Amino acid sequence: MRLLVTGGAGFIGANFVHQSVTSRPDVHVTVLDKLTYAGNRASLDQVADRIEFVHGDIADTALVDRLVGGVDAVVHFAAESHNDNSLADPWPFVQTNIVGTYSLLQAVRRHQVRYHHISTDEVYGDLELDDPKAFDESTPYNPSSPYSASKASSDMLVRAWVRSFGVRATISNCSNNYGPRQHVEKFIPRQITNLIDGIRPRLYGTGHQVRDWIHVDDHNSAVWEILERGRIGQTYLIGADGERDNKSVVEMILEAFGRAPDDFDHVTDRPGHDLRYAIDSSLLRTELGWEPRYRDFRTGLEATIDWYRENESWWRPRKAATESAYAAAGEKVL
Ligand code: NAD
Ligand code: TDX
Repeated sequence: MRLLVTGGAGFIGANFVHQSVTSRPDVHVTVLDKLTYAGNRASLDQVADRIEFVHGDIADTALVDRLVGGVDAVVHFAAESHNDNSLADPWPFVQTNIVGTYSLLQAVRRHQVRYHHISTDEVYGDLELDDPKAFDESTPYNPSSPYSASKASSDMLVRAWVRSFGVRATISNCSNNYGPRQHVEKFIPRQITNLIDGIRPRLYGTGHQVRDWIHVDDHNSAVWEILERGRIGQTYLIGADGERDNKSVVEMILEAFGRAPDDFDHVTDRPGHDLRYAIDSSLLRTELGWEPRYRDFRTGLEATIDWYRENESWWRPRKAATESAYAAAGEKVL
């Protein structure tokens, strides 16, 4: 199988490429990535001689048409992915997440190529802390941030291209990922690298917000199941029953560093901050038989901490600029 992976130099895409080339020798991967601030060629160093890398933009219709014409399937990870950035400047989110997806959809339509669209649980908005229900495939869309609204828009384009043009597409909406190679702007890597640097972890607002954590390798194994056996036109939610509040996650990271559980700062809250996400992944599990491998969050988190300790050269060049951007956006210790 010849596969085009967009955003393959980003966090989830790079881990997907690693998983694909190591466990599926029959797959030939071409990565298309713009190498924005979030993309990192070094994330693909270990597999560089087994893939083709194309430096380019998913909104470049001529380039995308040429690349899509040479593959059997597209897995579309590329996006502007950080909520805080979407509050500071929404435009790249509209351009890449909506216009970029449009460009890919037109190409897969023209070449009749199988397409899998990577999306997020954030399209469903948020839940109350005591709501007994979790998001499932029938939950109405209700995005809160420019990021989640742009992802919701892209999902709607995919649905329309399936129905109107017969594009062979599937969609997955996954919960919060953790694991190696995640940018230091994101919650877990930010706190780990802060602690390595002797900075106290930074919790937005109360820290009572809940995220449903899944290891990136479990997300990617689900993507493969859907790509190979998913029903065309179907949306699948991906989650691993990993609900935890942010404060507990910070406490667990502090414990792994041998620090006191209250050795963190509360900082300015995110405007419009979603309270809770929770995923019901029954459809994926019953229909496709998928199960997560990382069932113990603490073990996965400790392995992730080890990865950041052992790969400082990977994240160090991005750390100072990331912290400066948070400071410039007005983040203050409360
Ligand atoms: P990331 O920010 O780490 O990586 C995004 C990648 O896309 C980068 O390599 C970047 O260079 C590339 N890119 C950005 N704009 C591009 C463009 N115009 N053309 C080509 N490449 C471009 O993101 P991530 O966390 O790996 O997320 C990947 C996908 O998974 C996104 O679609 C995101 O919405 C989705 N998702 C993420 C999570 C999560 O917890 N991180 C959860 C659910 C879904
Ligand atoms: O320093 C921080 N302190 C803090 O308390 C940061 C960076 C975040 N937070 C909070 C905000 C969220 O409640 O931690 C939680 C997780 O924050 P992020 O890592 O920014 O993730 P989130 O906004 O939940 O979105 C993530 O999951 C869904 C990804 O970034 C998205 O791409 C994905 O769609």
